[in-house]
Amino acid sequence: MTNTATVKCDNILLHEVRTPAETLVADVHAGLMRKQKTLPAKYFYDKTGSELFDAITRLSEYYLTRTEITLLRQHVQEMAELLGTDSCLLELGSGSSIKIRLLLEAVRPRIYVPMDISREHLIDSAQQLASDYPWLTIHAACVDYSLSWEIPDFGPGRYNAFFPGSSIGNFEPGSAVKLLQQVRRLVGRNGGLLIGVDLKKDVSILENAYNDAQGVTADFNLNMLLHINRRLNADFEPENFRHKALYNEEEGRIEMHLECLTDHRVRVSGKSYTFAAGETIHTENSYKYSIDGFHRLAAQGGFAPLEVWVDPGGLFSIHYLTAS
Ligand code: AVJ
Repeated sequence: MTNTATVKCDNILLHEVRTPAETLVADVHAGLMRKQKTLPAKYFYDKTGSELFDAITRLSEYYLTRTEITLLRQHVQEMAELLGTDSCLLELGSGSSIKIRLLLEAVRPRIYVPMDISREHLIDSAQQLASDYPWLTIHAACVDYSLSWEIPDFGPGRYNAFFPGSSIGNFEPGSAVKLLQQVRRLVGRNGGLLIGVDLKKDVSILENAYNDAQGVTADFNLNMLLHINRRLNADFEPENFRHKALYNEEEGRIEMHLECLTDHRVRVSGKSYTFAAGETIHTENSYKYSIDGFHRLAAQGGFAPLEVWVDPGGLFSIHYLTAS
């Protein structure tokens, strides 16, 4: 069960769909009961997690963000023409504001709706945008977009969604299709989706991007345990785990794991779990697509490809899709 509320929060409107704590407990319990233990990647993003992710985006090994930003800079006018004027722009996530700023300035939508699970991060970035763009109405929505969400109806007009960063890669293909279908319902019959998708490439480039020399990705991965400790009265000791990331060729995805270094037990909300040295908790998948492979996924989600931009190195793609 979820409850929704809308409040005015200084210069923005905030729509809250609280994820009940029971969801978190149930998710963690279900994940830790499996033979291959797992924890959902969405629990990376507490305030520290969002900050660590921002640090990842500035790493030399992590080519994704800077390549996507370059593509946006080069093609944002074309993109704006496709998105159309007087539109409502929804954003899944509210990450590096450089990307959304480029797009907002070119598109000048009537309403901007950032959606993010990390409440503080969402409010901070939305308020900053509202003060920099007084012409823009912002409805921030605190939602878990991996579940079904509801946001207010903003009236007739053109709706576009922006889903940058290849975050679609976090979803297994079946869930990715469901998510695209939900976005498709949200943007309606003449809506569109501008989406950043990381491409398949040389394995060493991929693996380096998730095993940076400074260990920021390791901190990001381990921070999930601290987040769960804080939210769920758990006693994970990060020292007992080590970051591990590798490319799974058959599945076409980077997998992040936390490898357990010693036999021990962990308590989470009154339950106890056994960990053996050498076993891992699977914390994230990051699927990589070919252009055609992504078009097939998009088709299942109810979208048709209209345009795609790729950097000269073939590292990253941005697609504009329209409702089919
Ligand atoms: C935000 C999901 C796109 O998969 O590359 C970065 C998250 N994890 N380094 C990605 C992430 C480790 C990122 N996404």
